[in-house]
Formats: sequence, structure tokens, C-alpha cells
Amino acid sequence: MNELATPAPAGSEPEAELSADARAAQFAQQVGQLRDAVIEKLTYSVGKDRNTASERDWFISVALATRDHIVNDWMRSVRAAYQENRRRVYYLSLEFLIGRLLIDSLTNLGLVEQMRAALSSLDMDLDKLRQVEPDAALGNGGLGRLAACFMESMATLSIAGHGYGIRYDNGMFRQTITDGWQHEYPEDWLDFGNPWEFPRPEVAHNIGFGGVVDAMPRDNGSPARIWRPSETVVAAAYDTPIVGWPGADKSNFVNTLRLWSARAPDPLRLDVFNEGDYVGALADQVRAESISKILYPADSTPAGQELRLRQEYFFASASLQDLIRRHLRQNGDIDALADYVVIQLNDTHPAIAVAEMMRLLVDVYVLDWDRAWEITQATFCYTNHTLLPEALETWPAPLMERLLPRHMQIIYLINARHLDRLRAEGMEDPGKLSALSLIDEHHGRHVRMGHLAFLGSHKVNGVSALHTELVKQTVFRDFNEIYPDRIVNKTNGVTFRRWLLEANPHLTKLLAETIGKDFYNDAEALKALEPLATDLDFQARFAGARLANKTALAGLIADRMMIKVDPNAIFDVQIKRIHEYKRQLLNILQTIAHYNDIRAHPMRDCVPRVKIFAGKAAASYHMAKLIIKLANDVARVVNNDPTVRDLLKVVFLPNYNVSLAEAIIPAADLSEQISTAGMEASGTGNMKMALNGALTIGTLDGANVEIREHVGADNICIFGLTAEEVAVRRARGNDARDTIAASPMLREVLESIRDGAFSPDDRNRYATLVDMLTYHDYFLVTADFDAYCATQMNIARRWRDRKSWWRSAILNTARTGWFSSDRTIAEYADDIWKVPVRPS
Ligand code: 26V
Repeated sequence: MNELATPAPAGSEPEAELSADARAAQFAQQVGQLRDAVIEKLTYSVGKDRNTASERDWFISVALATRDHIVNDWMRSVRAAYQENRRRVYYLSLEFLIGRLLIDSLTNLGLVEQMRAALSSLDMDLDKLRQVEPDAALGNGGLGRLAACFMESMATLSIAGHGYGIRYDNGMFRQTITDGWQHEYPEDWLDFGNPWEFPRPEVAHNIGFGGVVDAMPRDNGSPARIWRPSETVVAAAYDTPIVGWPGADKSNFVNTLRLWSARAPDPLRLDVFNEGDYVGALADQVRAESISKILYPADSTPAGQELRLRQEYFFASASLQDLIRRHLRQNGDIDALADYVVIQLNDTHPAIAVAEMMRLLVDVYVLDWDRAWEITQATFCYTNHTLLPEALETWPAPLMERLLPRHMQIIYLINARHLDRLRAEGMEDPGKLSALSLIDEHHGRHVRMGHLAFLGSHKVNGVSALHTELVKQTVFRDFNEIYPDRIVNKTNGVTFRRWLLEANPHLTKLLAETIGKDFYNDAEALKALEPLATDLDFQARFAGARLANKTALAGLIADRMMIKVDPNAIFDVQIKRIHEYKRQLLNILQTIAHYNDIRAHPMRDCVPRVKIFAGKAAASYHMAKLIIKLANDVARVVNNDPTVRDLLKVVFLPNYNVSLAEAIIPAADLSEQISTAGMEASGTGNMKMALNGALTIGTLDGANVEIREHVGADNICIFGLTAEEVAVRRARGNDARDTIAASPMLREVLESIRDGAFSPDDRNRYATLVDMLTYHDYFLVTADFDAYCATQMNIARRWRDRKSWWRSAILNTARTGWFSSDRTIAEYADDIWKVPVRPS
């Protein structure tokens, strides 16, 4: 299936200097070596014979053979960073949504075809084996996937970057859909071992919790504080090498993702065991290890649980201890920390690191407070990823006092100094002072982690131009007035290796044949396609590559869902977490309107469409789960209605993850980015689909605004209220009843849902949902409905004019080079981190 997965083996093949014969000889030699290596791994590492090995055994052998190719480059990269005494970037993130690594690693090593040939000589198929690898799903959605793209781009740009996170035993839950309802099951990515990681049992740090803080007299008069934790957990390191795309010198830079696993200091309490309490003897171990047991599977609702705070502190403390130890080993001087270290906080999840850094500098390394604060601020930077009020983390002060008593003292002290300074500068307004305080006193004391992250950092960034503006105007308005230079924008990006070269080999091959391979190294080189946008021959080939992807996806849909879809229909795709603000509901309502229209006008010539949905709902998010049920109910009715005659199909693909995204994105014609304006910080799926030649239907939200600027207003379909209009509408109080009354189409749709047309087994199922839309339409679904439907009709018209459609699609691919995460990371490096990057 995937014989085109041939991004040039750039890593290992100095093409320009070698003759064709020499290249062929080198290729054959690599194939032979890989074949031997795979057999050796199968025999001596997996302990299996060729005849009895399962596909999983083969996958592990192939991964281990691949890993060996990474290790030399890895050691060279580590040595280079050390010898050049590079300034290091530490990316602290509770989530890394990596997906599979086999093809990713082989691509960047330039060994895809060699491995394919090696395996085929062993009667094995690389494309089959790649499917065996479980996804590393250590993230919820956009924020975690961004961290994974950033790791790859940092390696690509030869930045000495280290990722720090948690090695969850169970990542994002596995979603099944039964009878239309979502069910969650634990995910088991580690069950058969993880061939990419290196356990580092010698790298372990003690993490304290609870206890008391003692004051001890010191020579200089001010007492030293000694924290005596009541509980200690050990953080044990596991390293995964992250290979970058090769640079101009053809070498691969390799960075480390270090994930922490929690251990009890003692495996069991022997005294308790000896008394016969076998379960009690293990209690400490269970409690300690629960910290790295499971990823919090919510993407915005506050966790509000002690375990989440324990996770945050556990990984923040382990990471700071680790990086300080590395710094001291190399530079010896804690005072110079900020010269050699920059720490990026991925959202507020690691924000407790600000207080931990102060504790380490003041209590352990005995720096005076002011100097410690200078170093802390010069070291940290913070990225905000959401304005949703429910996602802005706060922790109850009593919980913090109990779990992290010394940190709470430090936070109070940071706050006192901060407020004193504001007062000294003339701020008197108690309302302003209370808004700027690290402590929210409104409904029981809470620590505002966003405020702590802001104050402790020298740069704070939003993730798209619009989002950054809104960050300045809303959550950090008062801070922005006081520190006007601190907030900057860094529009997100995605790694083109995974999201174009690996996910879409058909298109990649066509592009390489047409404009050469420059875009492998520099995404902006895709611009060379622009003149071909109206070339009918190229259009046909472009459409052909896309049709191959759509046919493959149709096969996947048939296999998994037993639904037959026509690859020539418009593939209209909405794939992302299920959330009211992302408005899957708007899409479903329009689907029903379209269905009604087909039935009302059976003779009308209509463009065939396949509506494809995928995404997970947080387990406790009832409305999101009801939206999934509605999508499935609508799918059942529409797909089984013979009057629809295949003009409309609705598919909800279960268990959305990185690998499923890789199958869907290259096959999307239409990319749904329809959030309530002002609510989607950036989006990154929008970039991936545009890059692969989909047209976007979207609101002026997040990075859609910049996608429009880049691809041109003619090549994107924008509709709906703007962020400003949303704010005005909400301020004046939005009453959907008038809107519904004014739209016969919407009325009909809502009535059919309310009357149980899609839930004959439970006619009341959607009563609350319709009520919500009628009386509390906070996300303005009804307000944007007519504009959305009109835009969808316009899209059908555009689809009929295929020449114009392909022109727009090609221009989307040609003009989205700017959305490469290499560009984003180069901006971070230049503007925030102050580290050099290797030219492509
Ligand atoms: C918040 C929480 C709250 C507590 C429970 C666990 C949890 C996990 C994650 C989050 C953060 C959600 C924020 C997020 O994912 N933002 C997304 O970030 C993307 C990358 O910048 C961006 O493209 C999306 O627009 C934005 O929604």
C-alpha cells in the first residue's frame, strides 16, 4: 500500500556526491546490514526464531535495529552540546502526544526504503509492522501534540533541547462506541515493552510531599528554612531519543525526551508485612506509584484533585533537580544558571516549578532571595494555551499548605513582594491589587497558577496572533499593563515530516517529482507550486494522489465501521476533542438540515458528501458525550435511509489518536474549524489539513486568521461572528429564540431532534440539548447556523467547479509552509530562548 513512502533517504545518503552506481551499492549494503541487524535483534534481544516470531516480535526487532542507528548520532549530539557548552532549552510538559515512532525515526534517518527492502527479503512487510506499534498517547490533544512536534523541530534545528514529562503507565483512554455511546477503557501501550526507551535507574531524584517547615538560625540573621517532608517518592528516568531531520551536513541531531516514573523508596514495609498485613505492606508503594499511573484524561475541566497536584510537583521537581545537577556538573556555578538554561513551561501545569526553583536556590543553594528571583525570572518562560476560564488552574491554598508547605510560604512571599512593589509604585485600587494577586480570595483561598507562571517568567506567549491579543486583553490584562513587553506571540506549527512526508507519501512523491525536494528541508519551498495551481495536468495528478488517500480511508471505514463511502464524494472532516466550543453540534445540525433538504428535493442534483467525525470526550463531560451520541444517532438514520441514495454518509470513527489522524488528514477535502470565535487558542489540525490540500471552512478564530492571510481569502471559506462580535453578543445577552424563529431551516432541525426523529428509542434523549440551544446558547451555535449552512452550500457549488477547487487546494499546500513547527521553533529560539539554530 505504501510503496511511495519514500522521502529521500537524506540522512544517510550524500546524494549529490555519489554516482548512481555508488548510490545503489550503498543502498544494497544498508539493506544487508539492516537485515542482519533485524535478525540479530530477533534472536538475541527478543529470543525468538524466525518461524515462531509474531508480528509484534518482528516490530520490536525492527525498532531495536532502528534504535541502534540513532544511538551514535545521539551520543555525538550530547557530546556536541556538552563540548560547546551550549545554552540548553528545557521543555516542561505534562503531555507529549507522540504517536508511533518507527516510520518517524526511519524517515529522519533516511532508511525507510532500506528497511522496507530488508524486511521484504525476510518476507515481512514494513507497512504491516508499522501498524503493530502502539501509539504513545501521553497527551489529551493539541497541547500534547504540539509538544511532540516541538521536540522533533528542536532536534531538526540542532537546538540542545530536553523534553521533561511523565511516563504514564496508561496514556489517553481507549474509546469505544457502543450503541452510539462513548465508553472509556484503560490504554496499555507498555504491555509489550517499549523498544524506544532507555531506563536510567541510576538517574533518580527524591521528591518530598507534606511534612513541616522548621526555621533554623543562620549566621546572617535571617533564619534558614528546612522542609521536612513526611513522604518521599523517587522519580526514575526513562530516556527516549528524538531524531531530527538531517541538516545541510546530512547529519542527524538527536535530543532526549526524559520521562519520569514514580517509585516508592522501599518496595514494601517489611515490619507491616511481618505482622501479616500483606496489603498494608504495599500501601506506600501503591500510593507513590499512583503518581505516574495515568494521564488525566480531561482537557479543560479542572482536575481539582490532589493526585493531579502531586503529578505536577513530582515532575517539576524531578526536572529541576536534574537540570540543575547537569548545569552544576558542567559549569559549577549556580549563579550562572540563567546563562545556560532556559525553561519553557507548557501551560500552567508545570508552574509550581517557579516556587520549586526558588526553594532550591534559596534553601538548598543558599542564594539571597532577590538574586534567586532574578535567576528564576531569567530562566522561565510560559506558554498559555487556552482562555477557557475552567481550564485556568487554581489550587486550594489549604491543599497546597498540606502537600507543599514550603512552597506555599514561598508563594506567599513572592506575592507579598509583588503587591508591595505595586503599592510602592502608586497602585491603590484594591480591585486591581486583588486581580493581580497570586491568591484568589473570592471563594476560599486559591493559588492562581497562571499568575505564578506569568510573574516567574521573563516571556509569556500566546499560540496565535488573535489568541495573543486576547491574552493581553483578558486573562493577563492587568499584568500586561504593568509588564507591556512580556507577552509575545508565537503562532503554533506542525512538523512536516510526520504530517506531510510520512502521512501522505502519495502527495509527497508528486511534489518531489514536480518541484524537487527542497521542501524536505525548507517548508517555504512549497511556494514553488503556486504557478502550477492552474495547470490542468498537475491538477489531475494532485487529485489522483488525493483520491488514492481517500480510497485508503474508505477502506479503513469499510473495515472498521462496515459503512461504504464513495471516495469521489467530498470528505468533510471534523477531528478533534469533543467540546461545546469546538461546535461539533453546529456541524451535526447542518448535517441534519442537509439530510432534510435531500429528502425534500429527491430530484435535485446534489454533491455527494461524507461527514467524518472523530474525537474523544472527557469522561465526565456529559454534554460532549451526548453530542457523540447524537452524531451516531444521525449517522444511523442517514446511512440507513434509502432515499438518501449515498448522497450523504455520516461516519463517527472511534478512538481518535495520532495514527488515525495520519490516515484521515491526507484524505480530507474539507477541514472543519468552526469554533466559537475567540475560544480556540490556535488549532493545529487546521494547519495539517490545509497543508495536505484541504480547504478550510472556519470561523475567524485561532490560527484560522493567519491561515487565511497565507492561503488567500479566496482559498478558504470563512463565516460567522468574529471574536469581537461574540463578545458584544454575550455582553448584551444572547437570546436564541429570536434567531431560531427567524430561521425556518434551524427550526425544522431542532424540532426533528426534539421530536425524537433520531432517537425513536428514547424520544426525550435530546430535550436538554435542544433546551440548551434555545435558552442558554453560550457557544452561539444558533447565531452562526444560517451563515454556516450558506457557506456549506457555497462549498458544494465550488466542488462542482473542480478546476477552481483544485486550484484552491493546491494553493493551500503551496502556501502553508509558514506553519511548519521549524518556523515556530526558530522564532522561539531567536526571540525567547536566545539560542542559535542550525540552518537547513
Ligand atoms: C487543561 C487541563 C485542565 C486540568 C485537567 C487536565 C488538563 C489538560 C490539559 C489542559 C489544557 C488544555 C489546553 C489545550 O490543549 N489547548 C490547546 O492547545 C493547542 C496547542 O497550543 C491549541 O492549538 C488549541 O487551540 C488549544 O485548545
